[in-house]
Amino acid sequence: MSLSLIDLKRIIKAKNPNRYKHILGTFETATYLAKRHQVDEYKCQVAALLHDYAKNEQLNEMQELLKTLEPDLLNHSIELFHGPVGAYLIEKRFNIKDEDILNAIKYHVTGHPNMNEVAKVVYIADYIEPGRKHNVSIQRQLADISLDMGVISCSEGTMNFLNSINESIHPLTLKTYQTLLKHVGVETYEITKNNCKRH
Ligand code: DGI
Ligand code: FE
Ligand code: FE
Repeated sequence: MSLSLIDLKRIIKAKNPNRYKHILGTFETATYLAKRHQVDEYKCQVAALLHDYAKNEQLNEMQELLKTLEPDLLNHSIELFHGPVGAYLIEKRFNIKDEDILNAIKYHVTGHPNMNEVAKVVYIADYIEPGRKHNVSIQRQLADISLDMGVISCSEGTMNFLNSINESIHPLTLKTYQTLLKHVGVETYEITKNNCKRH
C-alpha cells in the first residue's frame, strides 16, 4: 500500500465533502485512542479515514454487491450496508489487503464479537468523535480506561437509540455487546460506569 495519509484525506474529501468533518473527527479520535492504548496508529488512521467510504454509494449498487458478498445483510437495515461494501471497494480500489484495516471498516457499524484492537479503536472513534451531537461523555470516559469498556458502552448507546426509534438490532451488535461484557465482567463494567457518571 503506497498511499499516504495526505493522499487519502484528499481522496476522501473529494468523494464526500459533506462527511469530511466527521471523517477528520474520527481520524483525530482514532489517533488519540491508538496512542493511549498502544494500538497500531497507522492502521487505525487509515481505517478511520476510509470507514465511511461507501456511505454515499447508490443503494441499488450496494444491494447488487451484497447479493454475493453478504446476502443475509439484505434483510436488515440499509444503514448497515456501507460497512461490508466499503471494505470490499477499498480492497479493490486502493489495493489495501491488510485484514486489520479491512475488518475495522467492515464491522464499524455493528462491531464484531472477535474484533481486534484496531477495529475497537475505529468503532469507538466513530461514535465519540467531537462532531457527534448526542451525549457521549460516558463513552469517552470509559474508552479512556479500556477499549473493551468503550465498545460495550458504544454498543449499549446504539441499542438504546435503536430501541427508542423502534428499529431492530442486528445480531452482531448484540453479540458484540454480550461477548465483551462477559469478557470484562458485568459487575466491573457496571461499577466503572457508575463511577464515571458521578464525575
Ligand atoms: O456511518 P455513521 O453515521 O458515521 O455511523 P455508523 O456507521 O456507526 O452507523 C450508521 C447507522 O447505523 C446509525 O444510524 C445507527 C445504525 N445502526 C448501528 N447498529 C445498528 C444500526 N441499525 C440497525 N437497524 N441495527 C443495528 O444493529
Ligand atoms: Fe458508518
Ligand atoms: Fe462514521
